[in-house]
Amino acid sequence: NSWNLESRKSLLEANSLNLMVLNAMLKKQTNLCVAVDETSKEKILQTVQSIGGYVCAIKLHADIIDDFDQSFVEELTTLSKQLNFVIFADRKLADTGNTVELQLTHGNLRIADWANVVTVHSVPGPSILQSVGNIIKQNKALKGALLIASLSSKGALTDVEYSKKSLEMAKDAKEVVSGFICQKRPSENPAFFYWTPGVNESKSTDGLGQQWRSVEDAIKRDGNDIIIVGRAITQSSNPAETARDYATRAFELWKSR
Ligand code: UP6
Repeated sequence: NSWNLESRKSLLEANSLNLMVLNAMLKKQTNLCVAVDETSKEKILQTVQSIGGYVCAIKLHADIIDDFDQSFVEELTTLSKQLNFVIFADRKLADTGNTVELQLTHGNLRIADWANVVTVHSVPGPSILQSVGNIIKQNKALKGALLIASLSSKGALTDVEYSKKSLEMAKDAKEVVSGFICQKRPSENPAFFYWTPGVNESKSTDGLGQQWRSVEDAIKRDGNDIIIVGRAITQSSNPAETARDYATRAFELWKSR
């Protein structure tokens, strides 16, 4: 069975981002990625310090940080090395190739300089992956991309056909695409990691279109590898304890699947 970790390991390790992710996952026994959607660098760094030991990745929306600057990038990078997690920029790129290359390398954010992985929409077609690949080749922090096969929001246009087409795009760009952002795992290929947002053990919606389900449904029923959890952890009364609980639960379910 190619989903067995022993046989899957060598497939995953062929991709340099997945090698980093898998290393953190197995060393720390966690398949939890926390979405730290805070708007000040101090709050983000404080949260990362407290939960960083329980995650394989920290996901950020850099464009919502009021005081984003180079010192933030340096401190975050130091923490990622100390605590062994991957830095994930959820930029959801969705433009023509040349623009995407500029968005990754210019502006205030210069995402490719500090993020190890970035999200990419499949809506522009294969050229977007070629452009992201051009930047990955430049030996910056950026090592891989996650293609968005489906979204968690209510009424999302990413139906089964869309997910299938995203999968086709990834097949021709294996050195660029490390995995997918999805609700249900869209593929039976164990060489990819399947990351899923929309996870919350205590609420099913935020009143703004988000759709949450349990850790168990995300991993067992829907076949995903890595859960992306935001407010259920960051807005809980004890984020470190909550992160540890989600990580323990998710990792057990993943191992036993
Ligand atoms: N995200 C989703 N759904 C998607 C793709 N991305 O929620 O289909 C992102 C959001 C947020 C995080 O942008 O950063 O995952 C989920 O956080 P939450 O658990 O607080 O809703």
